[in-house]
Amino acid sequence: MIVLCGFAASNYYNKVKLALLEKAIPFEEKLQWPDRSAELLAQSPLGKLPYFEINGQALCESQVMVDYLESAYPQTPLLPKDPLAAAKVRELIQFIELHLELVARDLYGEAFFGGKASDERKALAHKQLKRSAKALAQLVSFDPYIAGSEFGLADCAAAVHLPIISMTTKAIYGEDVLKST
Ligand SMILES: N[C@@H](CCC(=O)N[C@@H](CS)C(=O)NCC(=O)O)C(=O)O
Repeated sequence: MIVLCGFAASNYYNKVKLALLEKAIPFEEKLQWPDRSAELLAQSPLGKLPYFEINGQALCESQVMVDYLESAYPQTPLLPKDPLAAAKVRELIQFIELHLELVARDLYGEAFFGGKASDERKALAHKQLKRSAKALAQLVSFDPYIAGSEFGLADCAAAVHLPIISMTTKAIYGEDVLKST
């Protein structure tokens, strides 16, 4: 049995959970907070969530986790069969996560938790986010799904990451960087 460990407010947790649900794979959920405890670090070396527990083994990094699901449970595929088409879907996911979500993440403290980011940090993130949002527009198709005619992993990722990027940039800059492209 696959155990999905993490917490429900986590976008990466929900990306993996969506893939599990779409593929109708049986799984259990275990609540785990990012508490940097020795127990957590033994399973996920950076203390990041989510991770899987599978037959006594731990597996972290959400993209690796969904790739594992694709190869271990080929039913209801969430990636195209053609290797290049599948790589294009992964390209889109990596783009959203590396160039948008990870940059916006620096601002979550101020946007949602009463923290404060420096003006320099905000200005740099704004420049990066604007540039990445414009580039993202080149990769998406919405035909009708984000990567084309089939629902898939890119939709699982986009559905959890894009709203939080929009909310963050509205809170910090008074504009949704994903809308202004
Ligand atoms: N690259 C990781 C990112 C996961 C991530 O950043 N998770 C957040 C929760 S949404 C977390 O665990 N944060 C706590 C920390 O970084 O210490 C993945 O794809 O799984």
